[in-house]
Amino acid sequence: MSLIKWVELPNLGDHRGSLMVAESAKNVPFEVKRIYYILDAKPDVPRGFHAHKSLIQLAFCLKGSCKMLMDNGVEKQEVYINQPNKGLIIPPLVWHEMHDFSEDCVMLVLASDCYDESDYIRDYDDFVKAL
Ligand code: T46
Repeated sequence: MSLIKWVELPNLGDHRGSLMVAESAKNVPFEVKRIYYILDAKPDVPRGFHAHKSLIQLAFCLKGSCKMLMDNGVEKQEVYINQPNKGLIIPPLVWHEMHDFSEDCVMLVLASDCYDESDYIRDYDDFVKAL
Protein backbone atom coordinates (compact mmCIF):
# COMPACT_ATOMS: atom_id res chain seq x y z
CA MET A 1 0.00 0.00 0.00
CA SER A 2 1.29 3.46 -0.86
CA LEU A 3 2.81 5.49 1.93
CA ILE A 4 1.44 8.62 0.35
CA LYS A 5 -2.19 9.47 0.86
CA TRP A 6 -3.59 12.88 -0.01
CA VAL A 7 -6.80 14.55 1.06
CA GLU A 8 -8.08 17.04 -1.48
CA LEU A 9 -10.37 19.75 -0.17
CA PRO A 10 -13.05 21.22 -2.38
CA ASN A 11 -12.47 24.80 -3.43
CA LEU A 12 -15.70 26.67 -2.84
CA GLY A 13 -14.16 29.88 -4.06
CA ASP A 14 -15.69 32.38 -6.41
CA HIS A 15 -14.74 35.74 -7.88
CA ARG A 16 -13.91 36.94 -4.34
CA GLY A 17 -11.19 34.35 -3.83
CA SER A 18 -10.63 30.76 -2.75
CA LEU A 19 -12.35 29.04 0.17
CA MET A 20 -11.34 25.52 1.22
CA VAL A 21 -13.25 23.48 3.80
CA ALA A 22 -11.99 20.61 5.95
CA GLU A 23 -14.64 18.77 7.98
CA SER A 24 -14.20 15.85 10.34
CA ALA A 25 -15.80 12.64 9.06
CA LYS A 26 -16.53 14.27 5.69
CA ASN A 27 -13.19 14.87 4.00
CA VAL A 28 -10.93 14.58 7.05
CA PRO A 29 -10.78 10.89 8.06
CA PHE A 30 -10.57 11.56 11.81
CA GLU A 31 -11.99 13.87 14.45
CA VAL A 32 -9.82 16.99 14.61
CA LYS A 33 -8.85 17.76 18.22
CA ARG A 34 -5.93 20.13 17.60
CA ILE A 35 -4.49 22.36 14.94
CA TYR A 36 -1.05 23.86 14.79
CA TYR A 37 0.92 25.75 12.21
CA ILE A 38 4.55 26.23 11.33
CA LEU A 39 5.86 29.37 9.69
CA ASP A 40 9.20 31.18 9.41
CA ALA A 41 10.86 27.74 9.07
CA LYS A 42 14.44 27.95 7.87
CA PRO A 43 15.01 26.36 4.42
CA ASP A 44 18.18 24.61 5.61
CA VAL A 45 16.82 23.44 8.99
CA PRO A 46 14.80 20.22 8.75
CA ARG A 47 12.09 19.35 11.30
CA GLY A 48 10.18 16.27 12.37
CA PHE A 49 12.46 13.23 12.74
CA HIS A 50 9.91 11.22 14.69
CA ALA A 51 6.91 8.93 14.36
CA HIS A 52 3.72 8.95 16.39
CA LYS A 53 2.38 5.92 18.20
CA SER A 54 -1.30 6.63 17.55
CA LEU A 55 -1.76 10.22 16.32
CA ILE A 56 -3.12 10.77 12.80
CA GLN A 57 -2.40 14.09 11.13
CA LEU A 58 -3.20 15.95 7.93
CA ALA A 59 -0.60 18.50 6.77
CA PHE A 60 -1.16 21.31 4.28
CA CYS A 61 1.12 24.03 3.01
CA LEU A 62 -1.28 26.96 2.79
CA LYS A 63 1.57 28.91 1.23
CA GLY A 64 4.92 27.80 -0.14
CA SER A 65 6.17 24.24 0.08
CA CYS A 66 8.23 21.70 1.96
CA LYS A 67 9.53 18.25 1.19
CA MET A 68 8.21 15.47 3.43
CA LEU A 69 10.09 12.23 3.80
CA MET A 70 7.83 9.37 4.86
CA ASP A 71 9.32 6.09 6.08
CA ASN A 72 7.35 3.08 7.33
CA GLY A 73 10.47 1.13 8.18
CA VAL A 74 10.31 -0.83 4.91
CA GLU A 75 9.87 1.85 2.29
CA LYS A 76 10.79 5.54 2.09
CA GLN A 77 9.11 8.13 -0.10
CA GLU A 78 9.61 11.86 -0.53
CA VAL A 79 6.84 14.20 -1.63
CA TYR A 80 6.38 17.93 -1.89
CA ILE A 81 3.48 19.45 -0.02
CA ASN A 82 2.75 22.54 -2.05
CA GLN A 83 -0.96 23.04 -2.64
CA PRO A 84 -3.30 24.73 -0.15
CA ASN A 85 -6.14 22.31 -0.91
CA LYS A 86 -4.06 19.10 -0.90
CA GLY A 87 -3.05 17.70 2.46
CA LEU A 88 -0.79 14.78 3.23
CA ILE A 89 -1.98 12.19 5.74
CA ILE A 90 0.69 11.38 8.33
CA PRO A 91 -0.44 8.09 9.84
CA PRO A 92 0.80 6.56 13.08
CA LEU A 93 4.06 4.63 12.95
CA VAL A 94 5.42 6.52 9.97
CA TRP A 95 8.77 8.21 10.55
CA HIS A 96 8.55 11.66 8.96
CA GLU A 97 11.01 14.44 8.26
CA MET A 98 10.34 17.86 6.78
CA HIS A 99 13.06 19.34 4.58
CA ASP A 100 13.58 22.26 2.19
CA PHE A 101 10.96 24.63 3.55
CA SER A 102 10.40 27.52 1.20
CA GLU A 103 10.88 30.87 2.92
CA ASP A 104 7.20 31.73 2.57
CA CYS A 105 5.98 28.33 3.79
CA VAL A 106 2.94 28.29 6.06
CA MET A 107 2.19 24.73 7.12
CA LEU A 108 -1.13 23.91 8.78
CA VAL A 109 -1.56 20.57 10.53
CA LEU A 110 -4.84 19.02 11.70
CA ALA A 111 -4.33 16.39 14.40
CA SER A 112 -6.54 13.66 15.82
CA ASP A 113 -5.52 14.31 19.41
CA CYS A 114 -4.19 16.84 21.85
CA TYR A 115 -0.45 17.25 22.29
CA ASP A 116 1.12 14.35 24.17
CA GLU A 117 4.89 13.97 24.17
CA SER A 118 4.55 10.31 25.19
CA ASP A 119 2.97 9.62 21.76
CA TYR A 120 6.22 10.63 20.02
CA ILE A 121 8.97 8.16 19.05
CA ARG A 122 11.93 10.45 18.50
CA ASP A 123 14.66 7.82 18.16
CA TYR A 124 14.89 5.91 14.87
CA ASP A 125 16.00 2.63 16.52
CA ASP A 126 13.03 2.83 18.90
CA PHE A 127 10.78 3.43 15.87
CA VAL A 128 12.04 0.28 14.16
CA LYS A 129 11.53 -1.69 17.38
CA ALA A 130 7.95 -0.40 17.64
CA LEU A 131 6.97 -1.76 14.21
C1 T46 B 1 4.64 16.43 13.60
C2 T46 B 1 5.25 17.38 12.65
C3 T46 B 1 4.60 17.35 11.30
C4 T46 B 1 3.64 21.44 21.82
O1 T46 B 1 3.83 21.73 23.02
N1 T46 B 1 2.37 21.28 21.36
C5 T46 B 1 2.12 20.95 20.06
O2 T46 B 1 0.94 20.82 19.69
C6 T46 B 1 3.23 20.74 19.17
C7 T46 B 1 2.98 20.35 17.70
C8 T46 B 1 4.50 20.91 19.65
N2 T46 B 1 4.68 21.24 20.96
C9 T46 B 1 6.06 21.45 21.44
C10 T46 B 1 6.93 20.20 21.45
C11 T46 B 1 8.32 20.75 21.24
O3 T46 B 1 8.86 21.14 22.47
O4 T46 B 1 6.70 22.37 20.57
C12 T46 B 1 8.06 22.01 20.40
C13 T46 B 1 8.39 21.82 18.91
O5 T46 B 1 7.76 20.60 18.45
P1 T46 B 1 8.52 19.56 17.52
O6 T46 B 1 9.98 19.65 17.71
O7 T46 B 1 7.89 18.22 17.70
O8 T46 B 1 8.15 20.15 16.06
P2 T46 B 1 8.33 19.48 14.65
O9 T46 B 1 8.14 20.55 13.65
O10 T46 B 1 9.58 18.67 14.58
O11 T46 B 1 7.10 18.43 14.55
C14 T46 B 1 5.78 18.92 14.45
C15 T46 B 1 4.85 18.17 15.41
O12 T46 B 1 5.36 18.25 16.76
C16 T46 B 1 4.74 16.70 15.07
O13 T46 B 1 3.69 16.09 15.77
O14 T46 B 1 4.21 15.35 13.22
O15 T46 B 1 5.30 18.74 13.12
